[in-house]
Amino acid sequence: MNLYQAFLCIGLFSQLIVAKHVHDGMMGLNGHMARQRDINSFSKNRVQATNFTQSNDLKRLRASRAADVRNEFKRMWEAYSKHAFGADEINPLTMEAVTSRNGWGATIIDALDTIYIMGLDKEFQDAKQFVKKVDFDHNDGEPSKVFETNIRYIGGLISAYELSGDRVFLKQATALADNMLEAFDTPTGIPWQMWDVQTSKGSSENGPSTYNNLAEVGTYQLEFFRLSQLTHDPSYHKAAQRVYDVLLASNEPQKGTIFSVPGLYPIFLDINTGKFLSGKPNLGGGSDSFYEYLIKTWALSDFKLQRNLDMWRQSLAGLKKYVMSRGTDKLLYMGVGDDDGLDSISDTFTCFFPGTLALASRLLDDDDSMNIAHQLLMSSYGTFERMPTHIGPENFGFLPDGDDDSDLNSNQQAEIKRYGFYLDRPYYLMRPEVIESIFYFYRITGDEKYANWVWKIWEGIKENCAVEGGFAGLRDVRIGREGGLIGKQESFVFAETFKYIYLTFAEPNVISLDEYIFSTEGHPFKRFNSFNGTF
Ligand code: DMJ
Repeated sequence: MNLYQAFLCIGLFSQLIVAKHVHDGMMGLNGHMARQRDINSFSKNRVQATNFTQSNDLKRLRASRAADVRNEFKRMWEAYSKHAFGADEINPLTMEAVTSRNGWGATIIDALDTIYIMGLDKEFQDAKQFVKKVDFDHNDGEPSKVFETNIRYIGGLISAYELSGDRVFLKQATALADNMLEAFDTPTGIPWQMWDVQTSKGSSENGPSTYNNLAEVGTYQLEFFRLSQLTHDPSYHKAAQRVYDVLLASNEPQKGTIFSVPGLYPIFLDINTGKFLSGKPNLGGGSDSFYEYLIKTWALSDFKLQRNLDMWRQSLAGLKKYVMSRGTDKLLYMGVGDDDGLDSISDTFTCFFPGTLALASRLLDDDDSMNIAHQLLMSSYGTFERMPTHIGPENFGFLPDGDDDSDLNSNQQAEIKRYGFYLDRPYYLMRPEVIESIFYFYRITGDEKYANWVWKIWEGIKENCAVEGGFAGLRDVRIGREGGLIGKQESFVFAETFKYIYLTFAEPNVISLDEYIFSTEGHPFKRFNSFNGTF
């Protein structure tokens, strides 16, 4: 029985429990969390709610919504298979094959686990035949982005192995990771941003410098920890943890330097010295998944990697104080800041954080963080909910409560009044982060309101982004399809956006948060692979 069939059976036979719907807002959420703890005595192994509404009507609704998402995924996969099978991406408007991730078939490998979870057996077998033949010793001749190679290829292969048990995926993950370890061969052990698999040479994306950024040096720990467990070879885990050694040593708060708050890391650093160079701390592009992996590696290690938890706690305290700020609409936003001040600019990347913080608060039984996560969710979802398309922008600004708006132009002032934020980059590239966070809230609280939010976004996506070649980007979320489409469909649309939408409507015990930790690219890794400190 595959996971899709299991989801249908569970839907038919699971218990009938009628859960009370909670009201919007904090009082409702707190009441809900308290009731939940009455039912389950606290255990950090138990993340998901146990009181999902199980009426037959609701089961039928969920099943039909899940089927709708699965059908659209299938349609998108068929267009890719017909016109661009084996390419990294398809341009959904021209249906041309695109080489964007070194020609190893990024879409196929990133999509493997979603295909498996949806029970698309033939598609999975076709993809597997392709994966078997990929040669990770050679590529299209261009340097590879080390971070993207890890999260899309290595993460996708590990997850496909864990779900299917087929060793070909582990063999290929190991072959690629062994090559990629060359990128960590630097004076500090901090990886190059780019590396050339043919010449083994490292580089930076923009020229000959030795720049890298926080997210691109600090997002290996989850994949490499699991790879060390699966192969009994500690070298992957050691390479990833070594990065933390250097970052911690560089994070010595000193007055007059860019470090002023312990646990808050600037964005840009030099890989040769390990010293930070510039960039105020934030939770968005350039930083996001560094913070995400601190808590997730602790959870995946069966709660043994204590240093990672300590770093998370320290960072969270700084983030709450200096990066989060209330806007004039009274919602809590994530900006860019330290004790030198806050820049009230944000992006859709930050919107993964409410979900990760909600997960952390369940793992740590921390109601205060759950409250904050919920407030952040309201501003994150607000960037979608308040648009006529029900889809949010790439980048936006807010006005801190109490500030006057004289530094903003007249358009921005008008948008702050109308939406509570202004749109800086108004396009949408099918990114998953807002949906991902809502998915966590649904699974953690069991409140059907969140599933309905995802459904509204899904309707907006179908109406505005669906094209013959799959799902295109939108030029302006204020206008919708008539404002123009963008011919781009990144592999994360298959790996993350569709997975989180589908899992919101699948029965809650399909890829339960009690059993899996999702990587930053949405690849589920199994928990409770108990760890005693050695590999
Ligand atoms: C994904 O590739 C990953 O989630 C990454 O960490 C940053 N965001 C993109 C999708 O927007």
